[in-house]
Amino acid sequence: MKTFTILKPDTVKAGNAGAIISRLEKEGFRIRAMKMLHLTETQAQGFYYVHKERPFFPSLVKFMTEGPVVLMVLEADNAIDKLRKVMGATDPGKADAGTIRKQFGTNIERNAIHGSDGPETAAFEIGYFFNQLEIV
Ligand code: FUP
Repeated sequence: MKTFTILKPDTVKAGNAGAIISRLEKEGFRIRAMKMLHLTETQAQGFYYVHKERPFFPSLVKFMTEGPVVLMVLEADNAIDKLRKVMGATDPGKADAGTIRKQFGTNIERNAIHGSDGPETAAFEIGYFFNQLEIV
């Protein structure tokens, strides 16, 4: 099973991308696709369209476009739930010890990493950034 992740601008800026990729590999995820992009406003708005009516949406889009991100397709048994567990709660302050967001996140917006929250979301998110030829 596949899932999709973004190492967010705070992670790349802080030089934590390598540490998080290493952690994901140690957890047993296999990287099936990877690229770095500096998202445009339109790309970030489209990616987070489900949140477009939420009060935090403009700030979230601004954050996600402030610097480059690393996008990956990850494969593992039960990949979606497994990644959500390794990431921890949306708010790093509430995330369990040992999770990526607890270790690398700053606050509910600058929370280091994104992971798909279900099979339909994963399919949409993978297809949003990768075509079939880019997934090994
Ligand atoms: P998650 O699935 O854990 O990434 O969380 P959500 O889908 O609920 O939210 C998506 C992103 O919106 C979060 F990663 C960060 C941002 N967000 C805020 O900035 N403020 C909030 O109050 C909630 C979410």
